[in-house]
Amino acid sequence: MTCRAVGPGFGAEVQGIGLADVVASDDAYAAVRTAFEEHSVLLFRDQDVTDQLQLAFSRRFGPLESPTPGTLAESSFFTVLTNVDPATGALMAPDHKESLRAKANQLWHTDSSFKQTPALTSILSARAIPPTGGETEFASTRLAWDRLPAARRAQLADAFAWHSYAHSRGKIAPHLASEREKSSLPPARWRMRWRNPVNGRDALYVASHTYAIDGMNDADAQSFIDELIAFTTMPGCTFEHRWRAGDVIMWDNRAVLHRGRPWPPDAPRHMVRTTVAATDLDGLAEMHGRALTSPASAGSSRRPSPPATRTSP
Ligand SMILES: O=C(O)CCC(=O)C(=O)O
Ligand SMILES: [Fe+2]
Repeated sequence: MTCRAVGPGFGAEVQGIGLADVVASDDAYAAVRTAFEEHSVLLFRDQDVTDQLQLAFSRRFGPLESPTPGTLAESSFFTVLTNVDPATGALMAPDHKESLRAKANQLWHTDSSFKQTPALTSILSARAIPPTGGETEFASTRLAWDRLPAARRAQLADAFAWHSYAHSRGKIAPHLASEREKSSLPPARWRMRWRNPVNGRDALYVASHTYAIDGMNDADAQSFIDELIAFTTMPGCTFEHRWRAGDVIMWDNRAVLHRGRPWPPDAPRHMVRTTVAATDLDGLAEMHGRALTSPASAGSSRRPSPPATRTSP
């Protein structure tokens, strides 16, 4: 197996090993796992992807996550991102819920930071690719961490932020997250630094879903979050993947931000994602931190209650 660099200091194309090899061989899995920990984004080209192969490959990396409530194919392990109506084959209108979801995915984010268990890795395969646009862009939160001034790193290492699905969806349309989706996805609180236990590398943990920081007022927190995302994704620090038939990409949600790029609404685009939940082996335990205690509950270990979300844009 060889790795060819594809991004600015992160990201690699894996050559000589494909998805089926990882399913069939422990050695192939170990080699790809090592590359994943190192490069954060792995591209596999010319794969004969089926749902079953993608699922079996994904399972190698840990427990599969169920898709977010309200998404297509919700009851499977597949997150289907498409503008083709599965019932009629027609293209969806720009104001269709799925088109709005695509717009939300065009904000810089890490997958599932708003869930009670965040994602380790997402595996995305292209099934229909528009002639122009529709790229996926990545930025390394690990390299961003390293670029931050030391005083900032010290501040962030012990800072905790709140992530909410309603918040990021609310940036696109006020009611994009339904009441059912909101109630099944209460805000989640995570440390703002994710340390990879395999190599000790730290990464900034912040996303479009982040809406509050403990100890900071809302307005200051939101501008700080925006500043950190802009710093991470500044020109020269990202790379855009232009999809080709047979491409599969996996990324480390602990160490990169990603976003979809727009494409002409009259062109079909159909992507299938599987998502692997993070475990303590992936550094999750440290992300919870200690629960805050209020005077009324001093000594108890209850989780802190989330600050209110603002869901309007
Ligand atoms: O559509 C894309 O390129 C990105 C979609 C996305 O954010 C995801 O699959 O997690
Ligand atoms: Fe995503």
